[in-house]
Amino acid sequence: MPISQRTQVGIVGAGPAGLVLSHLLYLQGIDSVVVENRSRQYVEERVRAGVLEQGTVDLLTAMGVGERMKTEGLVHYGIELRFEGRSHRIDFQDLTGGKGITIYAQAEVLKDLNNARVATGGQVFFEVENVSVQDYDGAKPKIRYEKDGNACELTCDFIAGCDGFHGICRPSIPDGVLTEYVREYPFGWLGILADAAPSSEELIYTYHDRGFALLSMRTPQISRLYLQCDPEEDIDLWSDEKIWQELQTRLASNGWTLTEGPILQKGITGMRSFVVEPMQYGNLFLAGDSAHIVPPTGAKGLNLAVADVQVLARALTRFYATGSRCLLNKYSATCLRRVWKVQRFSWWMTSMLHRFPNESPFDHRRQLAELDYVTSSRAAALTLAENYVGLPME
Ligand code: FAS
Ligand code: PHB
Repeated sequence: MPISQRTQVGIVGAGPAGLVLSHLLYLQGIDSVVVENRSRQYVEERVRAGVLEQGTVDLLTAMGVGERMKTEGLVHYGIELRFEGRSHRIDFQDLTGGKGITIYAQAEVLKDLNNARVATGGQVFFEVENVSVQDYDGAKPKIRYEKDGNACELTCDFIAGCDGFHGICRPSIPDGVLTEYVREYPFGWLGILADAAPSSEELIYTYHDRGFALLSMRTPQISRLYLQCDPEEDIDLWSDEKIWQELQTRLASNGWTLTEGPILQKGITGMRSFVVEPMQYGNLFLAGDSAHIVPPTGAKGLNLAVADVQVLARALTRFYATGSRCLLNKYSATCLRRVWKVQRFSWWMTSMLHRFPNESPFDHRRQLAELDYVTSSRAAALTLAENYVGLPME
């Protein structure tokens, strides 16, 4: 006989979507339980996103989990585009009336959220197994899972599928309900964390004959860098020396040097654009990577996950306060308006900055013209800036 539990909102996944949702609901007096199949340590050590939009920073601050982010995060008011050996700064502060971004690793955000959940008696169960979701097309959705060998059954009013691209919630929706929109890119990113002081105050995106490269960072001592590679690349064939040599070549600019250092972590991430519609079915609501994936060029993945759960938390709050499902019924349509605009921006940044294997000479010159236009027209630069710092929430 499974151990029976009851809550208002059952949440699958303790990534940014699941933990932000859980704490937002707590702040509104709504109970939730989060089930996560990895350990807390694993989730908090995964090397992932690094850029927080202004809206994400403002939300985390308003939620009371922004203290460390405020002291340790690096606030930036621009990025640099580098091509044909020349550098061009996109001035967010000037173009967006003072908005910026904050560099603060996803892992740090999750540590802050987990600490807040523990401090407020939040129920986040790590290292659960065999999670499944049932009866979400009815009034008593259930999440079944095993914890420490015990079978558990969590009955709730709603289920939030915050379990990422490889989770179980999206696939549990019956065939014929969902439509998938997919674009695979013919390249991936090789990313490194290095014990090397960042060689630039701000991020540098480069378009180079040998391929895209990106200089980012995590702290004043730790650099985060990426270079475009074959999606099937074998990371073991990339020695530290080879990685640094390629980054030196692609990031080169007159009078500028790239500081090297010991590589602490390296890995290859594939690139795809993915959206599933609708993002809800009955009382199951998909949020974050379980519903959409963007290529990381626009630094949007985490921020879009947070935007989804802001919409969901607002809809659930309305329901529990008034009994009205009106915002819940519009959840998917509301999220998808932002999702598709962010998909467009992420696709545009990716298409502008990467070399495509089968591109024609025309494509190459068009890309250079796009970069020339974005760095010479205020109107064009504004479109990049307003998307990069984050579009306003509806
Ligand atoms: P997440 O995938 O973060 O969280 C889902 C959680 O659900 C995970 O903890 C997972 O363990 C758990 N889960 C999965 N299946 C489960 C099950 N059956 N039962 C219980 N729990 C389950 N975005 C950027 O903006 N910039 C970047 O540089 C960047 N780099 C990335 C690198 C990699 C390798 C990956 C995979 C993603 C990267 N992203 C980046 C995107 C990433 O940050 C996501 O957008 C963000 O984590 C989305 O958050 P969630 O939707 O919460 O999904
Ligand atoms: C990062 O710092 O991890 C990062 C920054 C900008 C991007 C993608 C990733 O576009």
